[in-house]
Amino acid sequence: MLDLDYLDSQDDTIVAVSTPPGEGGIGIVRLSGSRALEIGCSHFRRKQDLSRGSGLKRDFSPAARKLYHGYFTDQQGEAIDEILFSYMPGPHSYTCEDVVEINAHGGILSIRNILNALMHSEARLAAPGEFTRRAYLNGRIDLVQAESNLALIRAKTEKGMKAALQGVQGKLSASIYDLRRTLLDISAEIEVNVDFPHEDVEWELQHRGEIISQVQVCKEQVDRLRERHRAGKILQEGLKTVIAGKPNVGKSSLYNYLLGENRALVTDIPGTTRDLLSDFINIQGIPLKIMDTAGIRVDGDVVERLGMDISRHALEEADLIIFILDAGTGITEEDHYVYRTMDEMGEASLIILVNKIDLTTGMTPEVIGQGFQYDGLVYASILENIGMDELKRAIIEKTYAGEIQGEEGALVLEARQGELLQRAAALLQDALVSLEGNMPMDIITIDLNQAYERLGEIVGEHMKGDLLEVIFGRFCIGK
Ligand SMILES: Nc1nc2c(ncn2[C@@H]2O[C@H](COP(=O)(O)OP(=O)(O)OP(=O)(O)O)[C@@H](O)[C@H]2O)c(=O)[nH]1
Ligand SMILES: [Mg+2]
Repeated sequence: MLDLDYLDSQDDTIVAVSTPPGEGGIGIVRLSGSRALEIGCSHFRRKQDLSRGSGLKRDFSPAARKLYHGYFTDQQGEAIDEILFSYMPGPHSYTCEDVVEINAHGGILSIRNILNALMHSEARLAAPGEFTRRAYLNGRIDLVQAESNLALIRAKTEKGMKAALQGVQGKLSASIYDLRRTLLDISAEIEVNVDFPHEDVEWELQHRGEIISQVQVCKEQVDRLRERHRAGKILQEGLKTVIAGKPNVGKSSLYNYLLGENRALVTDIPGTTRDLLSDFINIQGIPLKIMDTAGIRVDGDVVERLGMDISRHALEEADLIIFILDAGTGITEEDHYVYRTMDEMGEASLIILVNKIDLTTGMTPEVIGQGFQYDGLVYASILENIGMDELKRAIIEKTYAGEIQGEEGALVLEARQGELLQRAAALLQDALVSLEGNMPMDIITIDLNQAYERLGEIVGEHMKGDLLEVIFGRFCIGK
């Protein structure tokens, strides 16, 4: 179900520079569409032809997937750059259409001139992601695979890249298709029996029981995929890790330690940090978006209070909070105040780091356990580099990051996919409630069909043009 404007522009032959802007060893310009070969060839001259001075004569018809050495020429037949020319006929190309790739020297000017010449020959400049969008619209890949392409480009770690590649290869899509098939089977079974009702009450009960267990299995599978979205989100966006605590406990010291450089100011004056600092680090392949915050306390001057508001906001978004206590001061009312502030926020995992154990060691786990609940507890002295490996281990173990470590296989990387999974899970839950509440069977199929459709949207069935516009608009030009 695509709007027509969208289909119209599908007929254009598009062109874009596929390598990043700026100087490079090579620059690639890519053409795709029914006129790609004709337009591409009209600007190509083989080396021997040019040296023989064969003017504008063109009888070049390239074989598929072969590289030809020669020159790119402008409208007047003037050579612009020395290039390698290749032709990939559809449907065996990235877009399923005829594709021509021009490998030029990566100069900014030569690439721009090549692009301009091709646009002069009526190739249209491609919109962001339009090559991949065509691959999707032409049925070569589904939407999950298209989105995984983008995730692959944007991956921050090796693990992120591997997960995205699994998506490109269709592993996630395969589980979605399996689920849809099962839901279809269940609906079909219900419908057959609605059309031919049985008088037998015993049979009805047993039939309902079977349907319940089949829907339960589907629901469990959807829930498992949702778990994998939490892990996938970490790989995509980084585990949002907020370092929190009352002033002067060593938050900025930890931030600097993890970053490996002195980015944040560290002083013995409480209230040193006012702004939020954040950066990406990588712990055993897990990307962390790590944030140093202003110490939270009841009073403080105007600037400090503004800083604390930012800290609270960061806490709301956190996947993981490293709550630092100070072994030097022991547990104080201020620590309880920070804890209460955090407690009101989301569902982040909480690791307590008892810092400055070089000063005293009076804070036993029992004492801490009386005041606070936590997922992990680590004793450390950032100053003396004690406990830092334990902290890293705790970060991996006490968060969803642990799941990424343990399992191979496709992860759900996109928020869009996660949201649709959540809606499918809710619909399956509704179906289960109705089934157990002895509601009529045909009502149950409504929920099942809806869940089937939400899963379909994940792989991109029945997508509207404007929604695709948004999805592919996030891609870079030339992809
Ligand atoms: N003895 C000792 N001192 C430490 C340790 N870690 C940090 N400090 C000191 O504690 C003081 C405060 O450190 P910061 O890292 O600035 O603390 P903070 O939590 O960022 O403080 P605010 O930004 O004011 O909230 C500094 O003088 C650090 O050198 C430690 O393990 N042992
Ligand atoms: Mg600080």
